[in-house]
Amino acid sequence: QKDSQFWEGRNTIVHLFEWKHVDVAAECENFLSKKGFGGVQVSPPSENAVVEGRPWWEKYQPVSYVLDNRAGDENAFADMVKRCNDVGIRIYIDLVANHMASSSGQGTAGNTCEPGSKSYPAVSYSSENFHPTCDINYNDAASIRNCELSGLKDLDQSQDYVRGKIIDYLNHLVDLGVAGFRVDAAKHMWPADLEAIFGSVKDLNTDQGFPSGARAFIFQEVIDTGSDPVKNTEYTSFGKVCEFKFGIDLGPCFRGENPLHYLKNWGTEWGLLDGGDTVSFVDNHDDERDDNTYLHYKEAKPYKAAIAFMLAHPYDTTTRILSSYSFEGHDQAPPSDGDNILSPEFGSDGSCTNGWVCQHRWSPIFNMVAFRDAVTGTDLTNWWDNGDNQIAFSRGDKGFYAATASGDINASIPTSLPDGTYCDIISGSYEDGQCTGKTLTISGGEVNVQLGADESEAAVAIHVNAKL
Ligand code: LAG
Ligand code: CA
Repeated sequence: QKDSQFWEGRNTIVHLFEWKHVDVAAECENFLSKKGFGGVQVSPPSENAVVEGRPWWEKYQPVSYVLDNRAGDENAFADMVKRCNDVGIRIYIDLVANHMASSSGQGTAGNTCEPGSKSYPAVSYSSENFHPTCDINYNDAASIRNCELSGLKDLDQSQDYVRGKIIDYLNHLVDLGVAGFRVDAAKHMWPADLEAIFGSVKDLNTDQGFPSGARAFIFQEVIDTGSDPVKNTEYTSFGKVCEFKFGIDLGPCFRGENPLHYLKNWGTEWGLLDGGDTVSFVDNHDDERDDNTYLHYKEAKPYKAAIAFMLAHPYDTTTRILSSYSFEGHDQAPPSDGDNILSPEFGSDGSCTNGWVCQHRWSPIFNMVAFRDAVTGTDLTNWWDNGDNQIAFSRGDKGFYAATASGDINASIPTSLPDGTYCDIISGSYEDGQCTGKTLTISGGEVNVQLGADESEAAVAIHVNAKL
C-alpha cells in the first residue's frame, strides 16, 4: 500500500486544502493534469459538526460517514473523482477515523449527534464503541492511542464493529474511485488496528483505470520528531508515513539559520526515514498555522527555494505540496460568503485572487513539478557548495538546481547536462519555445550561475525539457 498509483510520468500530491469538490474537478482538468501533477489530497469529505464561525477544522469532527459537507455532496464527490481519474489525477481523501465530533448539534448532512453521551446514531456509534474519556499524556504511547486528542471522542478501533464501520466507509470511497487515504491522527491509533482495517479494504476500482489488484495508497500522519514514545516506523509495514522531520530540518537551512551545504547528505543520514516509506512536504495545513519552524507561504522566498529543493532532490518517492488560503489566526475560515465556501478565482497570470493562495499555481512550484517528471530515474550528481550557504547539484544529464541562502553565486559549476542555453524555470517559465525568465548557459560541461542574494528568487533550475 505504498504505491501512490500515479500515472506514469506524473508526480507530487497537492493538498487542495478546503477546496470544494466542484473546484477540484475543474482544477484536475484545467491545470493539474497539464502540469504533470500526480494527485490531490482533499479535506475530509464526510459529514462533520457545524461549528460556529465555520472554521476549517470543523471537518476534523465527524458526525457520520455520509459524503456531504461544505465541500459538496456525494454526487459532487463522485463527479470529482471520476473527472480527475479521467485526466490521470488521483484523489486521496483525508480519513478521520481516530475520533468523532466533540461539538454537538446538527451535522452538515442533517444528522445529529450527542457527544456528551458519545452517541452518533447516523453511523451508528454509541458509548461502548469509544475509549473511556481521559487526557493524553504525551510521554505514554498507550495514552496517546487511548485517550482523547483535543477532547475529541476516541473510537476503539480494536472492536470488530468499529473496524467494520470504517471499512464500509473506505470501501464506498474505493467504489467511487479514490486512490488512497491520508490518515489523520494515525499516531493516535494502534498500528495493528490500522493494519487490520486497511488490509480489509477492497482493491481499487478497475472501472476507474486502476490495474487489477491495485491497493489503496496509505499515508499516515505520525508526528515523530525523534523523541516521541510513538515511532513512525511502527506504521511503515503497511503504508507510508508523513515525514515531519523533512520540513523541520529544511526550514532553518533555507532561512539561513543552518548552513545550506550540510544538505549534501540530505536523507537518511539526517535521521529521515527511507524515502520509500515517507511522504515529504515543506509544510502542511497545521504547520503553516501553528509552527514557525516550518517555512510557509508568508516567507515566500525561502519557501519556494525549499520546495524546489524537495522537488529537485531524489530522496523521496512521494512529495506533497500544500495549497492554502491566506489567513491570520488558527481558526480563520476559508474564503466564504456566509456559510458557503467560495470558489477560487484566477487572474490573467493564472494565480488565484479571492483569498486563495494557491501555491500550486506559483510558477516556480508547478514548473518544478515538471522538472521532477523530467529527471525521473536519474541520480543526484555533481554536488557543489561553497562551504557555506550556497549549493548546487545535477540530476544526471536531465536537470540542474542551485540555491543561495546568503551571498551571490557567481560560479561555473560542473554538470552532466548537455551544452546549450536553458530556461531558468524558477524566475520564469518555458512557454512555446520561449523563456520568460533568466537563461543559463552550459558550455564545456560547466553551467554559468549568476544568482544574486537580493534577487526575488533564491534558486535557479533548468532541465532538458526547457532547453532553448
Ligand atoms: C490532525 N491530525 O492528527 C489534523 O491534522 C488537525 O488539523 C486536527 O486538528 C487534529 N488532528 C484532529 O483531527 C484540528 C484543529 C483543532 C481542532 C480539531 C478538531 O487544529 O484546533 O480542535 O481539528 O476540530 C478544536 C478546537 C479545540 C477543541 C477541539 C474539540 O480548536 O480547542 O478542544 O476542537 O472541541
Ligand atoms: Ca485514539
